[in-house]
Amino acid sequence: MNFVSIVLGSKSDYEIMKHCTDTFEKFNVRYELIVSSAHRSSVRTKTYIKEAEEKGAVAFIAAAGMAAHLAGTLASITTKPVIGVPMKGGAMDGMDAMLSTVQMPAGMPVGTLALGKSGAVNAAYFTMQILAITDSELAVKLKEDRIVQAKKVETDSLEIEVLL
Ligand code: RP5
Repeated sequence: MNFVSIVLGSKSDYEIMKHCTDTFEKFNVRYELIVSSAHRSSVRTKTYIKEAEEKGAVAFIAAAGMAAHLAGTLASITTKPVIGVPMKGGAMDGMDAMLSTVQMPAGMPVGTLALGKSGAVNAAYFTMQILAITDSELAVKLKEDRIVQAKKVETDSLEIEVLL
C-alpha cells in the first residue's frame, strides 16, 4: 500500500518534523519515518530509499540541518518527488541548510520548503496536494481545509478587530 516516506537527518530534527507527521495524521495519510543521515549513515540512507520504494513509497520528505545533503541524496537515488525541509540551527541558523537543500543541479529537483514549523507543515500539505491529483477523497479534504482556514481568519479577526 502506498505511503509517504519521511527521513530525518537526526533525531534532533523530530521536534519540528512532528508538525509534519501531525498534519499527515490529521488527514489520515499513511507515512513512515526514520532517522538516517546523508553523512553519518550514508549506506543505510541509500539502502533505505531503495527498500522504501519497493514497499510503496510514493514521495519522500527529507529534513536536515547544517550542510544539508539529505534531500539531495534522496533525489539522486529516486525519481519520486523529493521535498526538502531545511532545519534551523548551526552557525547560520538554517540559512546554510536552506541553501544546501535548494541549490540542486538541473535534472535533480528537490522541492524546498521554508525553515521551521511552516516548512514542516507545508511538506505534508505539498505532498498531499501531489497525492490528491489521483486521490479524489484527499482532494475534497484539502478543499474543505481551505474553507476552515478562511473561516478561522474571520473568527480570529472578530476577537481583536477594531472597525470604524
Ligand atoms: C544535520 O545536522 C541534522 O539533520 C541536524 O539538523 C543537524 C544536527 O544534528 P545533531 O548533531 O543534532 O544530530 O545532519
